[in-house]
Amino acid sequence: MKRSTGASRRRSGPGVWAIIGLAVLATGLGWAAGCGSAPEIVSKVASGDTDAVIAARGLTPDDVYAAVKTFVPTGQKDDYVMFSSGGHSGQVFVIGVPSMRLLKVIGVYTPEPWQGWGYSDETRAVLAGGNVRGKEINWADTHHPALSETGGEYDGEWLFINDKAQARVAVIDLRDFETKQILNNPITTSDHGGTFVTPDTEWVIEGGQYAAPLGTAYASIDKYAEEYRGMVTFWKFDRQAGRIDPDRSFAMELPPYWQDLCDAGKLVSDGWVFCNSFNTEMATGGIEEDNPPFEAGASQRDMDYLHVIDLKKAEELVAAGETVTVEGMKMLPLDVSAANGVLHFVPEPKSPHGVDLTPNGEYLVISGKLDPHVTVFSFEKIRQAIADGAFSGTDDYGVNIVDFDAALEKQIELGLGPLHTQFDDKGYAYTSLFLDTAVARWSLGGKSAGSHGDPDWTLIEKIPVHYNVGHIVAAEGDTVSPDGGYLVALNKWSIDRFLTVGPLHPQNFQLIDIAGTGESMKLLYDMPIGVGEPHYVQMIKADKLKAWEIYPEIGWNPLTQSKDEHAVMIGEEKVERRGNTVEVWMTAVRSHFTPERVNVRKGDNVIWHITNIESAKDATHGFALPGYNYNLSLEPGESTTIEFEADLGGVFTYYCSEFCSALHLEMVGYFLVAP
Ligand code: CUK
Ligand code: CUA
Repeated sequence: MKRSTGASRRRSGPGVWAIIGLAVLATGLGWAAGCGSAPEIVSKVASGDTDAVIAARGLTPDDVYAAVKTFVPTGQKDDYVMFSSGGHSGQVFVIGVPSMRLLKVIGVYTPEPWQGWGYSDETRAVLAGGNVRGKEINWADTHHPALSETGGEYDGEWLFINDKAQARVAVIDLRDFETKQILNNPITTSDHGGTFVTPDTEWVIEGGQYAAPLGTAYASIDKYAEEYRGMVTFWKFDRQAGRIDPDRSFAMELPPYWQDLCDAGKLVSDGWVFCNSFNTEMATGGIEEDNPPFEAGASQRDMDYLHVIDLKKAEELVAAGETVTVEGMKMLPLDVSAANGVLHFVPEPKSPHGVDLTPNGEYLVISGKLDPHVTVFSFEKIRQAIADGAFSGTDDYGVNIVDFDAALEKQIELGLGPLHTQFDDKGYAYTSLFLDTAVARWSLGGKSAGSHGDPDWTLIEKIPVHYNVGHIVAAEGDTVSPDGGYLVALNKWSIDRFLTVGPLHPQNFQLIDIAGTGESMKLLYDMPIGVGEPHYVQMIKADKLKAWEIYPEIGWNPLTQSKDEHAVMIGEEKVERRGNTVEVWMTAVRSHFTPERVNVRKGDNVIWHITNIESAKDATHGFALPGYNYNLSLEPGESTTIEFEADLGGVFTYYCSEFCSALHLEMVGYFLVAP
């Protein structure tokens, strides 16, 4: 095989070409029956066809390295799985790394027809949990997915995600990758600092965003300082039940600053929660009345306030009944929090956005959108300053402000528009730079110094990304033990990057190799994603996920994760009439529904139980009932019940909407609605 000099100088040496040869060989062997014999394939590689392909496609050695590094041959599996916010789609995307292949779209806040999400009674009931004061909402602005943790490590069991637009949180069970619960926060109208979990997932944190009167109250904007409030909510997660328990959850009333992102303490800072804020100016807009516009009014001060919350103390006060109730939610009043030292502020520069704890829980990295530095606070120093009463004053609401210099560990100049920070296994931090459109790698110092051998708290290098980068994610990069290896930049829009598909450009996930030390970050892969706008993503080791391939028992109800009381077993199929109610017990199996005819009269109440009685992995059946807006996805073993009024007269064919077998088209029945 010919070698280009460029390739032979690569850090990875001749391995690249050897691997390519092997990959082509392996693929060739797989195809051997249809595409010529193995010896022919070997001779093709040996004769330099690979080089010819590389030359014809104009690939550089870096391209070839990236291709080999990310290529996952057919049948092989990815090392990591990313759970990405689906942005406005209200869904969650599941993506393999390093292949960047989309594995699944999980329906969360919005209907997803293939999975029958929102097209069965049970899934509609979950979606209805997110209704706002009874009003159906059929979109979301999902921002931050959070994997459940045990001891600060992802445990692969649960996933949570917020909806900024309507202040909602959702719970997804990673046994079947289905949403189980959606809750609407009753005391606020928008959120942002969520979802984040405490190290053992006792609490799912939902911080607010835009201050408003609490609950459903109205107050004129002239009464902003008196009547508008921010908040953070601690949702109690009951792992046994697999649900958030609203009765054991509580909120904290906060000043009407706009709380932004939060992070939970871990290890040394376990039991504390940190949320930053902006608009401590309490700008209320009104450019039409000659007020400064929000973007100027909310950016006048050099410092806003990092909210430092003693969660353990808050829990004690809640247990002691120091709460008020707003719209059914327990809430710790602001004056109680301030007086009892539950809440402290630390000044943070300048238009803060991200707050991220280092893996050891000792340092907080704050990114100010208008400050070229990241600001690193020491948790130990903050706690000492609180203990010593080293305050520089109080805010208008009586909250003590920790002296900035007393809390500060370091400020590191990285570049323009720093937003979000992740970590690796070597003691490096990575920060997205929105205005620079780059990712900065910098070395942690102090108690976080790693094995990188670089001087403490130093910018090491930057890699340009395309285009404006928001969040970044590294492998397990916000846990107590990040993996390193891969980082993905979540870029907004992708000007000039892909084929033009109209004026709304795809988002762009860029996979970056961070396995090396020093100046060695390499761009590996561009993944345009035509659904937006994903904000945050988490990346978990694939082998931590223990998802079911089929449901554990025939007759399974995914909502209760147990056998359904109405499950229909083989031989139990029947149609019964009681007055105006017709009850159907049906089974689905390749390739028929039993019964195949259901006769009702217009206006009857129909109760229809359907069980997929198969236990083969590839035996999902759909159940489409046209006109009645039902489309069920019945995974092997799954059972569900629908109930409706037969208000459309005529003859309808219910059919299987999943190509399940050679006789799938025959998997059909007649639903006859007589006048
Ligand atoms: S946010 Cu979107 S780029 Cu909601 Cu975490 Cu920063
Ligand atoms: Cu069952 Cu198609």
